[in-house]
This record gives sequence, structure tokens and C-alpha cells, in this order.
Amino acid sequence: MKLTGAQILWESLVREGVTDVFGYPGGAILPAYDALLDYPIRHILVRHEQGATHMADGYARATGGVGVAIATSGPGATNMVTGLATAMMDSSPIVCITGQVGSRLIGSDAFQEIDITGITLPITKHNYLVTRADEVARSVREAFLIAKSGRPGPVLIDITKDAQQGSCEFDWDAAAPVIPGWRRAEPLAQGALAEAAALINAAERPVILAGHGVLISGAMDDLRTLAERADIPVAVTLLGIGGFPASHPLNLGMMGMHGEAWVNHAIQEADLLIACGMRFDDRVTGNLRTYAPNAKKIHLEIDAAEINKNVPVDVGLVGDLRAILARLLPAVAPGSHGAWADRIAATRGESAVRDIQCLPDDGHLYAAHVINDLWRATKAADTIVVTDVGQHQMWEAQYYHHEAPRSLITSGGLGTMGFAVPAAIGAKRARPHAEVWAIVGDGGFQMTMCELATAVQDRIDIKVAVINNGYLGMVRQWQQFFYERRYAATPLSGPDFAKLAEAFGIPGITVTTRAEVLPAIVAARGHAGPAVVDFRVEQEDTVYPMVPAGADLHAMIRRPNPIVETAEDGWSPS
Ligand SMILES: Cc1cc2nc3c(=O)[nH]c(=O)nc-3n(C[C@H](O)[C@H](O)[C@H](O)COP(=O)(O)OP(=O)(O)OC[C@H]3O[C@@H](n4cnc5c(N)ncnc54)[C@H](O)[C@@H]3O)c2cc1C
Ligand SMILES: Cc1ncc(C[n+]2csc(CCOP(=O)(O)OP(=O)(O)O)c2C)c(N)n1
Ligand SMILES: [Mg+2]
Repeated sequence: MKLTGAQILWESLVREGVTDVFGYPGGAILPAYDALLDYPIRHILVRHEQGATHMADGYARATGGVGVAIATSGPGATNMVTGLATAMMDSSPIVCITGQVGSRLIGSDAFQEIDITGITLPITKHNYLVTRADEVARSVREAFLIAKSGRPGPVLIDITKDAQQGSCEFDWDAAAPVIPGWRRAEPLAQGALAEAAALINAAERPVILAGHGVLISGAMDDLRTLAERADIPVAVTLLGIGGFPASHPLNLGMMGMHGEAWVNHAIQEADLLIACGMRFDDRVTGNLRTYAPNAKKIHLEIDAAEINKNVPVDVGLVGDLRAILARLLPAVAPGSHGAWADRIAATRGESAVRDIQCLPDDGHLYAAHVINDLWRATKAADTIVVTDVGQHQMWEAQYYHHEAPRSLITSGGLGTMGFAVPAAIGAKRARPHAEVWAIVGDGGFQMTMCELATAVQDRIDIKVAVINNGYLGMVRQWQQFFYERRYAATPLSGPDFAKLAEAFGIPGITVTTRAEVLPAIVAARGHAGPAVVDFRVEQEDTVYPMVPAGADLHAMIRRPNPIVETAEDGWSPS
């Protein structure tokens, strides 16, 4: 069957199981857009190509499948850079397709020519410049395989206009991936497995560090078996949230810069760390020289380059986490660590400084109130929360208690402001039956709020909670602690977000007191379609605890007047 390169592109995407593509057209990708009309793929027209990449990313993170974005050459392609880097840092499998000028024009500074494969080389797992129609199918097949296999990540395919217009015989089977040097992981060494099991069985103060790899691997059940059988508490990274249920008695909570104090103390006092699919990011370890000084360390990780990269370990087990745990579990003996649990509980009692949601309504509206109330209102539903970057992101991690995998989607490694609204749109397309909330700061919202128009045009039902503190809050917090409250360029104004929502043709609600929080959430949930709630919160609130960058993990800045944790405040959703 003879097809054009443009037809082969869509035919190949259909065969890869793609149903949704997020994109924006332009000259160099026009042949592909023309052919799209004949294929059963839903194209969602974004308002900025950065949005398309975050939508593909949100789509991928909500399901574990591959998200796809498409754009034209030149500025369309360069607008994808931030989204590619975001996906790269967080191991998210997306495929981005860009149009390129005709192959004979390459290198001539042609109109909208840019070397996008050169630009994206360090922020993609792999990329392709396709100059002939007969290279399209194989590039697509390889791109999908590379994006989702091993440690997932983004792949870019840049297709010249003549490759889209030219035709050739389409042969799917002949286009099977051929990737020189690609090999499956080495088999696990029996000796290393036995060594790991012996360390686990002998430990007195062990802690499991559960990361994003738990979700990527789908190793939730095996992780739980390990924790329960050996009675080991589990600390999660920001991206590991949801990999182990928040309500499980062995779940300690989040570790790291804004982790719970007792979690960081437990790590510092541990005699064994079992790191599962996490990469010892600097937000997690603090000062490497004083990190977990008494602990032996076992690292279960799919990317061999991560072993001993930041933290030297005693045993490294390279491979898919679920496969490693399946091999390891038979050698793990039932254990009990009552004294260790008591020790952590005592630290927790002494350091319980959060739960301002239990304070009476004293006229102040705290972001923690809002997020905790949102959790109470939505916890019974299949809810996905997508956060932006900043203080609200950390409060979400602390006050929204995630039970299920893939129920929190957030940009961790690159920390990309503007991520939440488009990623929420992608997540909703991937899981249409889930309730999807974007929690965004007033700064990040203003970066990509144009994508509300996308949600409206394509009837994508996302709810947006703006945590509006009138500041670039997280940066203001650093200025507060480390720059003597000199608030350079962090006070931030914005439009009336409720009126803005109305201008997009969707409901907007403004909330200024705690009493209004729940009614607003209920109203937004009750509306079939996108809605925006503008929560005008306390302006100079601070995320505690905080480990200053590079400080010892146990050297946390604490809330000046500790508030002792109390029971729930009695409200329950109707
Ligand atoms: C403002 C801000 C504050 C932050 N504060 C904190 C904080 O306090 N605490 C915190 O934890 N984070 C924090 N972060 C996030 C932090 O920067 C990192 O993104 C995060 O810690 C990384 O978590 P991770 O290592 O679990 O995930 P990733 O970075 O996604 O790494 C996952 C690891 O799992 C491996 N993997 C993938 N698939 C598999 C598989 N199938 N089997 C085995 N292994 C696999 C990968 O190779 C990789 O090494 C913050 C971010 C921001 C923006
Ligand atoms: C694209 C981008 N630019 C700059 C930053 C640096 N930065 C991190 S948090 C933050 C402030 C975010 O402000 P806002 O969105 O209002 O959220 P808040 O911290 O107030 O909750 C900034 C500027 C970033 N992470 N991403
Ligand atoms: Mg703000």
C-alpha cells in the first residue's frame, strides 16, 4: 500500500494505540495536519505549544501510556523545549512530533528553520530528524519503544516537509525497531540479592524510600508486601506520593526539603535505607556528607547510571523494580520493629507542627485549609490532583492525603511553573471518568491560563483551584529566610480570576473566608464543565518545615510556634 509520509505518520500512531494528540499547526507541519482528517485520532488544539507538551505529559502520567504532542517548525518547536525538559527530568514518556523545513533547505536559515534535534539533544531520551517518507514508520515505532521502555522519557521526531509529502510503500512489519546497542537489563546477580535480603533481615532501624519508580513500575503491591512482611516504615518522595497509601500505618509521609520533620529524623537515625525507584535528588538528601550517616543503603533502580551517582550504596540492584522485588521477597523474613516504630512515633509527637486546618476560623484563610478541605471533599471520588510549582505544591503534598497511585501529578525535577493547567487537561483526556483538579499558584496560573480556552473549546472538564497569595510565594519565602525580607520582584498582581473565568465562558468563584471554602468546592464539583475558584489566601504564609538548600537533612527551619496535631475538625462531605 502506497502512502504519503504524512499518512504513514497517522497510520503508525493509530497502530501504536494513540487516540489523542495535543498540538498546534503551522506551515512545515501542514501536510501532516491535512492527512489527520482521515484518521480516527482526536486532535486537541492548544493555545501554546508548551501547553501541548504538558498535556501529553499529564496524559502519560495519568495512565503510564505515552502522550503525544505535535507542532510546526521554528517557534512551534522551540515552544516545546520546556515541556520536553520537564518530561525528561521526571522520566515521563512522551513523543513530540515537529515539522521541519524541506530537506534541501536544511542549513540555509530558511523561514522557520531551527535545529530542534540539536537543541533538544540533552533534554530528550532520543530524537530523530526524518528526511524521507520511508523513514517515518520506523521512527515512530522506535520512538514509542524508547519512550516507554527502561527508564521512560521524551522522544522527539522532526519530520521535513518533503518527507511528509513524499510517498512510499507502507510496510508496518518491515518497520520494526532496529536500535543498535539497545539491550535488555543484565540479569540480577544472585549474590547481590542475597546480600540485600541479609541486610533487610538484620536491620533494626530500616526505612524504605519509595519513589516515582514505584508508580512507573507498577510495584505498589510488592512494595506493600515488603513493608508489611518486614514491618518497615515507608517514606515517599514528592513523585512517589500515591505509591504507598497515605492512610497505611507504615506510611511516614514525604521526605526531604519540605518533608515531615519525623520522616527526615527517621532517615538520619536509620541503620538501613532501602531506596526503591528514587534518585536521591538534592531536595531529598540535603547535605550529602551528613546524609543518613549510620545507614547501610540498598538501591533498587532501573537506570544503572543512578547507582552511586549521588549517594554511595552498599548494594545496587539494577532492573525493573517490580521484577527485582519479586526476586527479593522470597528471601525477606517476617520481621517486627516495634521499638523503632515507637521511636519514630515519639519524634512525631514532639515535632507535630502542622494541621493548621484544625485552627478555628479566625478570619485568616490559609492555603492548608483550602487544600485539606479539598481533600475531604474529593477523597471518596477517583480524583487526580495536578499541581503547579511553589508553596501550594508543597502544601498539597502535606495536606492532601493520596491513597492511590497516579492520583498526584506534579513537576518535580524541573519544577516547571505553568505545568498544572495543561497537564490537568491531558490527565482528564487520559482518564475521562476521574475528577481532575489543578491546584495552581497565582504566578504559575498566569503563565499558562490561556489553556482554559482549550478546555472550553474541547469540553474538557477540569476544575482549577488558584491559591492566590499575591506573591511568587516560594521565592518570597526564600527572600524571607535568606535575603532579610527584601521582596525583590515577588509581589504579584493579577486579573480578577473569577471574572477571567467568566470571560472564558465558565463559572468563576472568589473565596476570601474559610466558611466559603467548602461551598465553593461543592459548587465547582456540581458544575458539568471547567470551573475556576480563586482562593484569596494569607499572603505571607510559609511552608514548614524547611531544610535550607544544602543543609543537613535534620537541620530544619521549624514553625516558630508549634501547633500540636489534633483530630479531624469534624466536617465531612455530604
Ligand atoms: C519547590 C519544590 C520543592 C520540592 N521539595 C521536595 C521535597 O521536599 N521532597 C521530595 O521528595 N521532593 C521534592 N521536590 C521534588 C524533587 O525535586 C524531585 O523531583 C523528587 O524528589 C524526585 O523523586 P523521585 O526520585 O522519586 O522521582 P524521579 O526523579 O522521577 O526518579 C525516579 C527514579 O526511578 C527510576 N525508575 C523509573 N522506572 C523504574 C522502574 N520501572 N524500576 C525501577 N526504577 C525505576 C528512575 O530511573 C529514577 O532514578 C521538590 C520539587 C519542587 C519543585
Ligand atoms: C517557569 C519557572 N520560572 C521560575 C520559577 C522559579 N519559581 C519557583 S516557585 C516560584 C513562585 C511561584 O509562585 P506562585 O505560582 O504564585 O505559587 P506560590 O509559591 O505563591 O504558591 C517561582 C517564581 C519556576 N519554578 N518556573
Ligand atoms: Mg503565589
